[in-house]
Amino acid sequence: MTRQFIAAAAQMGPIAADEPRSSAVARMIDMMREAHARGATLVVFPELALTTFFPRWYIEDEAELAKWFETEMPSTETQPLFAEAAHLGIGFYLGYGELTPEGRFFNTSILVGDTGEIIGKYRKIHLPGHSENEEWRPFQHLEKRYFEKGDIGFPVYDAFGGKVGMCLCNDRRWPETWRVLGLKGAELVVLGYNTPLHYPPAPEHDHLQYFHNELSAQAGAYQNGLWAISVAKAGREENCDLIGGSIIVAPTGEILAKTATVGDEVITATIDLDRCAEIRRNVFDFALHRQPEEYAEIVRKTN
Ligand code: ING
Repeated sequence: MTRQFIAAAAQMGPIAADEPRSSAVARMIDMMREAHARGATLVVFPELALTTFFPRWYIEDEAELAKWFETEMPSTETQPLFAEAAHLGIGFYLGYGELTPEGRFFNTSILVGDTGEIIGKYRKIHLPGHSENEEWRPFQHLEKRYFEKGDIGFPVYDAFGGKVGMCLCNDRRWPETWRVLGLKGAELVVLGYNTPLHYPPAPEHDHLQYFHNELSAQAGAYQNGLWAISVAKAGREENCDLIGGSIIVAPTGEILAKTATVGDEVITATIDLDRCAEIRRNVFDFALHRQPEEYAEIVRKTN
């Protein structure tokens, strides 16, 4: 029995600060229906897909900050997305800001099955940016201020006929993310991102944002013999340009589908989980070729 299925990346265009969650959810339902019409049984949405990318602002008031977070999932506003998923028989990945009952703030994603049940959760580990307001920047990137480091590690879940891992945005730039998921047997990694076109600390790299986006996912997929679906929140959002460039990458590192716009756009590809073996039984056969005794620095040192 082949483990083939059609997966979709549902890239989202800008979400305005005053756009209600119900509007973002309606847009996601439209794209879920489009993905379903193309035969998809999994659709991947972006990071923080319910609201604008609020870490671009310095927010001092705690109540003001909390409004960007979800205290329950599904909630009244997001229940229609879960209901539509169950109705269509399509699973999904969703990124959102999580405020726990204990008052902890995380940049979170969930994996939801085709009956609308939550299969698993991930909380972002590599938090980019800075913790204090930095006036010199045209916009802030205050993820280190607003989110706690994830406390779930990099879990892999049995889903969609295989083993599925998740990550979020900056995580994709770190080879450790992909290797840990690969060592845990992930055959597919799904992730969302909000990546500004302009990177204030190194503007000379702005023209490389799309390249680095693809490089990260292609390397992660190839070097661990797994599929990757990487999905943008894109476009000019609250006067900040976010890159598009959502992609579906095969274990060979080949990009099988890529978005062409910076708006709401669905792309699809046929995922064949058995193709992971072409890589994991050969060039990256971990049991045969890896030399962990030589890698101590990776876990012993920060820099
Ligand atoms: N965004 C960006 C990302 O890692 C960034 C932050 C942009 C880091 C460009 C380095 C260079 O794609 C999030 N949300 O992590």
